[in-house]
Amino acid sequence: MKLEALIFDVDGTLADTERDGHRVAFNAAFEEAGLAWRWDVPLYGELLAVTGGKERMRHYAERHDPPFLARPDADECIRTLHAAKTRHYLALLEAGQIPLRPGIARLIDEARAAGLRLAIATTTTPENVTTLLRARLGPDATGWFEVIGAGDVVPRKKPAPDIYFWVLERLRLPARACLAIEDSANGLKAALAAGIPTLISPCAYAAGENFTGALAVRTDLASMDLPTVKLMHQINKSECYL
Ligand code: XBP
Ligand code: MG
Repeated sequence: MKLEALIFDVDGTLADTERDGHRVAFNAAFEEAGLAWRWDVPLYGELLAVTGGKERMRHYAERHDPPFLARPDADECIRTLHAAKTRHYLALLEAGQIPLRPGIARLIDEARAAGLRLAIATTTTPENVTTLLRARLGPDATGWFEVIGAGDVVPRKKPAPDIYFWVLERLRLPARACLAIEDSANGLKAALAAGIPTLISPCAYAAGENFTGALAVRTDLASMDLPTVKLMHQINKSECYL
């Protein structure tokens, strides 16, 4: 089937946002709230097994601070902490702390020039996506993406396929006419469960993960141009056996 659209993940794929972006912002929010939680680099790597910032905080509290969750206002505290974390994260983005991964801007340019449709499927908060696109690619960049599926628009975050189904429905395309670009095993599971052929470019944290089922795994997207991506999609093994 002809390739019609690229669907990009955000965190770890468009930019390596986790270690020096989200993690730093979570810690700033904890400190501001007078909370003793501190997420160092290795611990944050473990916590990334849970996608979604609010879900990640709850998961951490279940293991490391059960009394926090016993508070009657625990849900509200998590929402407040997450809003503060988002504020800190957006400030880091605006300050230019988080660059795009090599090859991403070129791939997006080539896809636009070739008339491919573009979309986003991510678990992160919508504002984080639009700010990253605007700050790194320019004021019009949000408009280049026909569909932006982000955050709480679906009940279950990756590795559930919900966000990909949400995006496919709005693109009005069959899964096989799309290519997902992801960085993690959770993202790969989500895209594959929605039936979308997936290219993996692992972020630093995801380097050792299992990427069985991916069309290809490339550490460096800069070595991948659009003709190669299209060819890869075309010779998608599972399609060859149809
Ligand atoms: C990204 C996430 C997000 C970010 C934090 O996963 O899991 O939760 O870490 O963003 P993916 P929020 O790349 O698979 O979409 O705090 O806004 O949730
Ligand atoms: Mg990701």
